[in-house]
Amino acid sequence: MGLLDTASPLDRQSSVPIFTQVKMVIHGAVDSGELQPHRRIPSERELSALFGVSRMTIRQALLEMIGDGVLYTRTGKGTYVADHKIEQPLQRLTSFTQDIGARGLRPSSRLLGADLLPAPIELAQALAIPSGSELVRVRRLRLADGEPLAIETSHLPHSLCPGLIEHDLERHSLYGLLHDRYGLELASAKQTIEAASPTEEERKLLEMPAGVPVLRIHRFTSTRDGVVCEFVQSAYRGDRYQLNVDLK
Ligand code: 16G
Repeated sequence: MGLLDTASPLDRQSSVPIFTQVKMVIHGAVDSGELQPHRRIPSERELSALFGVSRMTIRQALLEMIGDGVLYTRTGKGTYVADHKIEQPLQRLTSFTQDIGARGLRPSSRLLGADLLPAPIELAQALAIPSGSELVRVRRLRLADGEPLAIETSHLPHSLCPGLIEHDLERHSLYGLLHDRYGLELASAKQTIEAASPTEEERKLLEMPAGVPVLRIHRFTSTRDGVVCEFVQSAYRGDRYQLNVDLK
């Protein structure tokens, strides 16, 4: 028997709070496949009647599940079941194009900006280039099957990839270009990851529901010869992305 045809499945004697029980029942319906990804779930009013609890309780449960990335809202259209998170293993150095393609999704990019700028002191030190020398900065919105997933701002010493911004950066993989056009063999990276609230601009570009965090990732990427060739700042949708590590 499923969520949609049970009489209230809640245990009012239990010490588990009612809204947690509501979450568990909806979670169960998502896990069992009764509620499929991108399917609209019943309205707050319907759920409140179904569970025999107030709309406030339902709202609290749904808001938490939206924050957890299990559900998402579409303005004026209701609440939907989210797709499974995209997983990125952290053992191998991969590009966005490879990561998304490996999951059977179609990667694409929208170019938000590409320019040259003098390297600020700290970045110049980290990239081992003279302060003030030219950096290429490429800012892209990255999408999977047309859905915005991340904003990435890459900085690269211009001397390593002269003329990079003349290429079509919406159609080509950055790592593909670095390899094919500039002979750069990327081999390792140092990365830090932290959860943060998105800026207003990030929230709009990533079309994120309120209350969802971003994963802010900073990465220094090096070539096989140990030349640091990229500093990238990214903001990934926290409700759509999961980073996995195997520990030994
Ligand atoms: C990944 C990298 C990013 C790199 C991009 C190149 C992380 C956190 N970031 O998204 O540093 O610039 O791939 O992707 O993994 P592309 O070759 O598809 O343009």
